[in-house]
Amino acid sequence: MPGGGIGDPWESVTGMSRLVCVSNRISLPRKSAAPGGLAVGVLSALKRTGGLWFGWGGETTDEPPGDPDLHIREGVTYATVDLRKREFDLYYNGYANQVLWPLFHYFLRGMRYNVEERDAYESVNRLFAQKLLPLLQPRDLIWVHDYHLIPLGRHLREMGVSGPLGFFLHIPFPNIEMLRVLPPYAELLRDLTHYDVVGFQTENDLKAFYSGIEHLFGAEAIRGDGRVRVGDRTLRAEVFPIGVDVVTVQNEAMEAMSSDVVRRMYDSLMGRQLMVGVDRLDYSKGLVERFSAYQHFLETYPENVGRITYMQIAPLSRSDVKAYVEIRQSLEQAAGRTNGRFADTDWTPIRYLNRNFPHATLMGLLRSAHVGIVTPLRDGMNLVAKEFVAAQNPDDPGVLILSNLAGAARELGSALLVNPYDSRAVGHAIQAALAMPLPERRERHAAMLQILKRNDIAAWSRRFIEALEKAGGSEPRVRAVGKGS
Ligand code: ADQ
Repeated sequence: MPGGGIGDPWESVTGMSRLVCVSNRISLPRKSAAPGGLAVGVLSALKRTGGLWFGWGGETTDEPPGDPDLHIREGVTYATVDLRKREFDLYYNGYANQVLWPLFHYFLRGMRYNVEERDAYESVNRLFAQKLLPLLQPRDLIWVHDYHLIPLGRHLREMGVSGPLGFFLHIPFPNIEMLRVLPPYAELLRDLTHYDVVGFQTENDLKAFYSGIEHLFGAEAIRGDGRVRVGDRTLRAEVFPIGVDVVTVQNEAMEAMSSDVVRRMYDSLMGRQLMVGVDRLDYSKGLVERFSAYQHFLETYPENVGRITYMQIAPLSRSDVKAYVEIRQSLEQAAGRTNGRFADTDWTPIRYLNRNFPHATLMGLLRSAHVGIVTPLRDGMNLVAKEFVAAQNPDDPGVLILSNLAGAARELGSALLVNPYDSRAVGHAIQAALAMPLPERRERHAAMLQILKRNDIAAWSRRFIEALEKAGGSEPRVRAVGKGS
């Protein structure tokens, strides 16, 4: 493995490891980044420990990509590479988001396989490895994020990297019966065995991974302690549920209550109850089903007509992918139908907004809500559900309605859990949430908040880094800088 790093604080005399995070897209500070849970998690880990964040910077080019651009901010080095336009389309819009994303979320209908895209996925992963290699230092802990970069570990190993390599999957991992629909499923599983630590959001995902390992390598590959042994490699597969920065969310939410945006929104309710949903515009988030459940609710409980406002914030994402254009159209039609049918001169049942907000403003909007509705059809975790709980006023908290198909449901059992496909049950849950007495709201909220504090974002990164250090055969060496350790 090459030495000669890029001269950031971690090269210094401490002798400790440096954390290197790699993800498809990186969020440069002060640029308005697309919202997404992955960026929230990586940034929080790096702010705590310092280190390097490597990934695509958001630009495509017609030229062969050059050396990474480097920016250093507050102890974090950001290294961004450009990608060629055509290759990016095939790798990102194609293989990552029209093959792996739908498959891993159990949407076979939305998946189609194409060898050219698969080749581009492979070559972008190779390119990432080539561009990252000269930036690496001998004691680095390398933490790769998400489904875009599964083969990166193999490429780094082939280029001589022998130090600790970890991989965390932010989205669900499919059971082998689903996974083997993918023609190169065996390569995908083998690629994961090049890492020392493979992390998942929930027990379900871990079990699904084991089902793949057992299918490919036999039950004996899974050892009693849960580790996986394939050839001469041993990896630790574990659950690391991602969390939120509870204290920051609480402070942001409280402060944002007096901001102009939140006050104007609150005043405009004219005393009506507020239900809020916040999701990237993605078919996996169950928005079409949610809109129809809301309509069902208005029909079943007509006494609520004119008395509740549902605000759905859904910033556009992946707009170059056909399925995302279609879901956008379906939602506009669904919102239009409900509003056309139920709206009055002084009331709109659904406020539907396709825009980003500063995180703090969003937390204020969540705190203002009587009901938070989070009903994905499948979700690795879902940070909005956790942010909603953290943002509430504990003395008068709102109620969370949560899909039992979101990873977050494993921890947030005190939410009103629903099957997101069951519009009648979701309608009943909205009614139950609006009518819930204060003592019950407090009790449910307190139980969830306690879990959120235990499994917060700092605990998530600390546990993963510790597992990676152990896998590398060393005592904990990555030092935390700043708060949150
Ligand atoms: P996502 O699918 O992007 O994440 P989620 O976990 O809900 O979903 O995270 C979204 C983040 O973006 C939240 O922090 C939210 O506050 C923010 N956000 C959403 N809308 C916004 C808006 N309009 N303006 C500003 N910010 C907005 C993926 C997986 C999830 C997993 C995360 C983290 O799909 O299952 O929880 O990674 O691992």
